Amino acid sequence: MPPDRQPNKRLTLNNIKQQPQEHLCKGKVVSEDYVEGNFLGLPEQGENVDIVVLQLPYELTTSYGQGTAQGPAACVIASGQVELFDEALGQDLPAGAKIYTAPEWDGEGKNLGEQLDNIRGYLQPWYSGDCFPLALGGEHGILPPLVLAAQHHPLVDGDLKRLTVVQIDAHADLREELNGEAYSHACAAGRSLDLGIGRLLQVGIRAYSKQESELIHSDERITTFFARDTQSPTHGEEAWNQWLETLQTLSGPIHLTLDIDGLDGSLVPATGTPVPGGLSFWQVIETIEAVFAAPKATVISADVNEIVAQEDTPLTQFTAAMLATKIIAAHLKARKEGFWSPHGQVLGKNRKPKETDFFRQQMN
Ligand SMILES: [Mn+2]
Repeated sequence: MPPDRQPNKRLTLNNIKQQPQEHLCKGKVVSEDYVEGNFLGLPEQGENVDIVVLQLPYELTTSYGQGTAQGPAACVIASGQVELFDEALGQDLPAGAKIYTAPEWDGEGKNLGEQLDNIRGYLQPWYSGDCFPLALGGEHGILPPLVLAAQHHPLVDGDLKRLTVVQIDAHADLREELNGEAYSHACAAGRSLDLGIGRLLQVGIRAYSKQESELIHSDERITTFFARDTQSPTHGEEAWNQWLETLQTLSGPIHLTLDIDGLDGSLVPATGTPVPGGLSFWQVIETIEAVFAAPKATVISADVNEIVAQEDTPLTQFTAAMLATKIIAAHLKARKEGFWSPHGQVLGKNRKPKETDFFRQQMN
């Protein structure tokens, strides 16, 4: 990184805790072109943007604090150290695109249902089809509101059966409930299926229950590549190539959800539940590149979640920042090669948006 892009005043995690949230959103210029509080320090404002980075400091109110609420801000800070040059794109970011970092979701909501509805409300304006939304989380419980917001994308057009979710994760997240909570992070993929998504592809999975295993093998919407196979010393390469080939067969709109615990725990030790035996950094890069390059599919949105700020080194949040940057570069490459074009606001006949108090109704 050229020295002139280094922020001359770095925020520490203690600073994050002490400072009012708006400090992290307003983007204070600390050197000529580096904007503090913006992803990659880029200066873009929120008009006619090509990519929006959304921050969801969400942590389920009833669970023990694991630090995911501070993850998005820590990831944005760590992004200041990510190189702007992407090898596959062959250009420096932003590569002529407008990449805007939106102010964080305000965290408001008196109860879980209201919080999830508010997250959906925060996301939804960015699904008109003109720009690419990338959300940073927060617990994986953000997935159902992301899916509900995605139904407003013109390619989904109110019919979630059209949507495929590609999930990188250590956990299947297919539980009926965890500690009595059906909207726990451990249920995020299951609730997305309940919302009506057409297909779920999972990779990195290595921690799951018997009930989840049975669902994986009985629900034909679910395709799971287990870490036991893709990371196997004897047949891992074969399983890995099958995963990449499967991605190439996808069609229609896709949401990519990247739980960073899908990576091997050594790469993301601060995430809520680091698990050994996970994907390598390059396997996640290959997955991102492959899903964006699938010839009949369009990745309409993505999230990187379960980011927790590591205090001794920035490894966890830096890994998340590098992968979020890779998603941005892969999206721009897809645009460049004609796999993505703005779709504009189209109100089609299938578009019947669900109620804005959907989650509150579910929990009554
Ligand atoms: Mn997860």
